[in-house]
Amino acid sequence: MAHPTTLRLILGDQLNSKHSWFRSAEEHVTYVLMEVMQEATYTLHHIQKVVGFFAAMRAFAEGLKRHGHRVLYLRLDDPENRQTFEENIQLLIRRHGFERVEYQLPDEYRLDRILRSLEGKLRVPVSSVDSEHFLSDRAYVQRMFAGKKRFLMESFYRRMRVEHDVLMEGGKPSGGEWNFDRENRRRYDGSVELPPSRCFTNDVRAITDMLARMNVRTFGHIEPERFIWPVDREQSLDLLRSFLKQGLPHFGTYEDAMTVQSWALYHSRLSFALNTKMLHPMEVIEAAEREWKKKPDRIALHQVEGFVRQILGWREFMRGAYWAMMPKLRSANYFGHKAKLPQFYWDGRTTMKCMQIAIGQSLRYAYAHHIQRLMITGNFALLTGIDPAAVDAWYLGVYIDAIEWVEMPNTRGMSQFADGGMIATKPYVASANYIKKMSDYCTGCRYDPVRKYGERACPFNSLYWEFHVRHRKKLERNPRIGMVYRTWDRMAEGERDRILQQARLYKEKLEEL
Ligand code: FAD
Ligand code: DLZ
Ligand code: SF4
Repeated sequence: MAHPTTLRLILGDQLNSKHSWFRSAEEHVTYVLMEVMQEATYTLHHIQKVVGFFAAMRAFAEGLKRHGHRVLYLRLDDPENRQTFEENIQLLIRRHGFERVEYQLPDEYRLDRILRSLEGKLRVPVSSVDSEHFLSDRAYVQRMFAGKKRFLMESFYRRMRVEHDVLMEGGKPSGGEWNFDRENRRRYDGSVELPPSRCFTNDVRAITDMLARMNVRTFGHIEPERFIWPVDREQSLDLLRSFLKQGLPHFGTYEDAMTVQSWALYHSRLSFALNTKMLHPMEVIEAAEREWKKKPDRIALHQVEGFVRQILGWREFMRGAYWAMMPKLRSANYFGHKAKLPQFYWDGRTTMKCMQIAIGQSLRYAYAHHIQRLMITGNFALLTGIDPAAVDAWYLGVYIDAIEWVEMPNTRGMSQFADGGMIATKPYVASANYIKKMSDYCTGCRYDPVRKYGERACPFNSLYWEFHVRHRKKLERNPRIGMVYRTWDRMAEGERDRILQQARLYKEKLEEL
């Protein structure tokens, strides 16, 4: 019996050439990729994000064709393009007579609903398959922590290490310990050289010209003659190799460090390649483990463990937490924060040097590393009581790697504590003391990191205290925060008044900071 002619949809973040779909080219199967306004405008994106996805989708489609697959690629400016997945699929069924539609399970709740709803809407059968990317299933975290008050990354991670036999020896963790935090998280002191960031020089002018012609609203900076992010599997593997050589030997030590001298330090910048599925998480983990075994003199265990933890631990954990908390997560606002996101998040015009650097490089490269996201921009938004919806929209737009399944649990959960502590055991807030300890940003800043009030007092200081005072009822019983309140209560009353007055002043003039 002849196979039904089949349309197989590939989303922009499903560029996994190792998927079993592609094992052999089949006459009755047509792969469909589409650039659609629906995706280019569901939030205001950084120009590099839209360009990165389109360039990678185009390269992927070409690769499939080279391997003999039938491919239909709809460009954004194709006159036939109806600009939504559903309408385009309807059109293609009519036009080409497809008898069946198949898709890979999407990672985002919104698209999951849209694609599921096709089942009742199309006149042909619709079915889905796994995306063959993640190492745990969507419901893993929910199952593991059923009935518990919070999800614990550390226990999830240890279980993943055992299940996938990563950095394990004779049933025990390599080196006898699961966690090497005390050796990690140092300030960058210049004692080792900073690696140059491996950047590509992709010519994406055809895409930027098209976006301009189509009036697609974006923000941020781009150099279209030399787009720096990997757009295919070869470039993704190249970035991985360069990380193994230059980043991994110091990854753990400096994973929390921030410096004006480098926008990525020893971080891998593999998130875009991973999130578009051009790389598989296990191949990255195995490559890192192999490299450590090959060069134990050059790469210490804590460096590789720190890196593996990010991918086998945090990345999988966040995905599971996302599915466990959706759709409630998207409206979670534990503190009831309502303030507007200051304009300087969009243009980087602020005199706070740490914010200027973190936002400035986000606009320039569509990238900031984890500690900049969490302890600079996220910290500031939480301290100043910004509406988590606005914070989410910013993070979802600004980063090259921002896809909701990973952006939202990190932003609403980890960074803004809007889930009331399902992911983080306490809010990630810090005063200038932490920023000064972990970076060189404070040198030359207009503000003084030591002062809590008065002229040139660093805003992070008074805002830090005001945040704790404002949310005392919700936080003081948390054993990890008790100390903060004890310190506050011991302060002289006059000191406390001055701090709170300073915070009020700064909050009134947020836009001018
Ligand atoms: P590295 O430091 O080299 O880490 C290696 C890999 O580990 C990353 O590529 C990533 O895949 C994974 N990883 C590390 N930390 C996390 C984490 N907390 N959650 C999930 N995966 C992790 N990551 C995204 O991929 N997309 C996002 O939209 C995103 N939004 C974030 C928003 C906020 C507020 C915060 C605090 C973090 C966010 N992260 C997000 C997590 C993390 O900051 C990025 O994955 C990381 O900075 C990407 O840079 P890198 O590839 O150089 O990472
Ligand atoms: C991010 C993005 C953008 C900007 N554009 C498209 C697109 O036009 N077509 C497409 O298939 N995918 C795009 N993507 C990625 C999707 O938004 C991504 O597949 C979802 O976030 C699902 O996780
Ligand atoms: Fe940031 Fe304050 Fe340091 Fe300036 S002094 S860089 S505002 S922490």
